[in-house]
Amino acid sequence: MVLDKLGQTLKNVTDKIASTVFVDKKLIDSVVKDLQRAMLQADIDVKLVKELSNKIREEGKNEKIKGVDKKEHIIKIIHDTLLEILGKEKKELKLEKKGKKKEPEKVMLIGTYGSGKTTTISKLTNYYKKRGLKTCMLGLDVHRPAAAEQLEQLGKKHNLDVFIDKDEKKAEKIYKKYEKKLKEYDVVFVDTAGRHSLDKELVKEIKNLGGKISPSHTILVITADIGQAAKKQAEEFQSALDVNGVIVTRMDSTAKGGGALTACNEVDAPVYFITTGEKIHDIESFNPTSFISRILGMGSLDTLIEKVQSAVDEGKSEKMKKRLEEGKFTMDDLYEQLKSMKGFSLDKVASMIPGFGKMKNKVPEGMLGKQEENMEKWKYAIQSMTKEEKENPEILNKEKTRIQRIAKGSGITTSEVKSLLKQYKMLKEFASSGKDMQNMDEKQMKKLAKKFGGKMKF
Ligand SMILES: Nc1nc2c(ncn2[C@@H]2O[C@H](COP(=O)(O)OP(=O)(O)O)[C@@H](O)[C@H]2O)c(=O)[nH]1
Ligand SMILES: [Mg+2]
Repeated sequence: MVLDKLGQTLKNVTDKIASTVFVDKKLIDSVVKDLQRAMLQADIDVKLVKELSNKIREEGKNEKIKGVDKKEHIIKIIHDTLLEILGKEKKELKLEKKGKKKEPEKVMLIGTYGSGKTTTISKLTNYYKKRGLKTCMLGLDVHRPAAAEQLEQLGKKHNLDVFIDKDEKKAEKIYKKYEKKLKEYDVVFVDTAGRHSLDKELVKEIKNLGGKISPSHTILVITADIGQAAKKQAEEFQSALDVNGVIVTRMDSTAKGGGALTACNEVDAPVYFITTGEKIHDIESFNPTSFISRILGMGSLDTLIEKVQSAVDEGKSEKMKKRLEEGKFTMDDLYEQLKSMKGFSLDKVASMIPGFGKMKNKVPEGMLGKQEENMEKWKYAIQSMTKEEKENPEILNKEKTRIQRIAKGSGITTSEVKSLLKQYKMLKEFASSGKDMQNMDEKQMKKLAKKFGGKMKF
């Protein structure tokens, strides 16, 4: 798997954040430490690692976000920062059918020895063929004797069209030889010779070849093993030649892939594809967003982020939060919330209470229960209450006949009305004691939990 270690750490870190009761300095320090270690192991630039650490520390100190869940904010910061350093936008290698154009698209792959050019050529040829384009490969690596053979084998194995000339030593001559034939294709992928490094000779050769075949795309192939050094390599190739983008190979066989990917983004060399093995299908279009979701191991990350964002945007929740804090939360408020929000749950109300969001996973089971299904019933129950009862639901506890009347009026059982009252009471008590919840210690928290008849796991 790609970037195994970093992914595992990110998962652990998000779990740690989610399961810890308090977002305090201790948690922030340990999260930052874990992230730093994993990012440096993935060979990500120290500067970027520091940036992320600082952002998390700042968020930890941010006093403004209390009612909404700070944990989710921190997870979002980690996600967004990673996205930023990997390249926010997905850049695609868009190749089209030739149509009326005279020339096919010519995609030339360049790079150092063994970076994976030839293997990647076959993968791309297959990839775009499967997507409906007429594709072929042209072997112009005249330096390595076995290069043409390798391409030929790959073509045979995967049923791809190949143009090579094992005896010709001049790349442009091979091109000339097939120029006419190549016009039958939508896309021609051109394999070129590499060097140990980017030297003058290689630049001259590629420039010369470029002049002859005028490629529509020149793509640099970089192996992930070189990690951060990808920056220097991409920079050098970019300044010497007209490079459109990068393909990072061998993401499967190194821990340093993070360095290679972030390095390319730093020098503004879009990563079109990553390759993850030697087989023909081991190539994927590089999409930073889904890549991060995957290494974070959270399919539901988008949902989580949405939740955080809506929590941030909700000006309405502010008003309600205030009422909760002031202990003025009535049945009417609860009803308004039930009415206006689809998929609303008491969890959500609870999460608006300062500090509650942090501990909602620790709340005794059954305390907030499965309210979703009760919501409809409760709405009717509240509708059947008098004004006095709504503002002061406590009076209901003393008078059984009132509860019976409400149950009858709303067509639900008395025990369902009682459960509504119980939940309401708990919320309100939590809210009024919640003023100091931010600073409550574990002992106080346990005491509070006991009061509500449950045990909290820490
Ligand atoms: N594990 C792994 N090996 C790869 C990948 N891409 C290429 N290789 C291997 O890297 C070696 C060099 O690849 P090659 O295409 O010949 O590189 P070239 O010299 O740039 O043409 C070969 O043994 C490939 O099988 C990849 O994504 N993962
Ligand atoms: Mg090769």
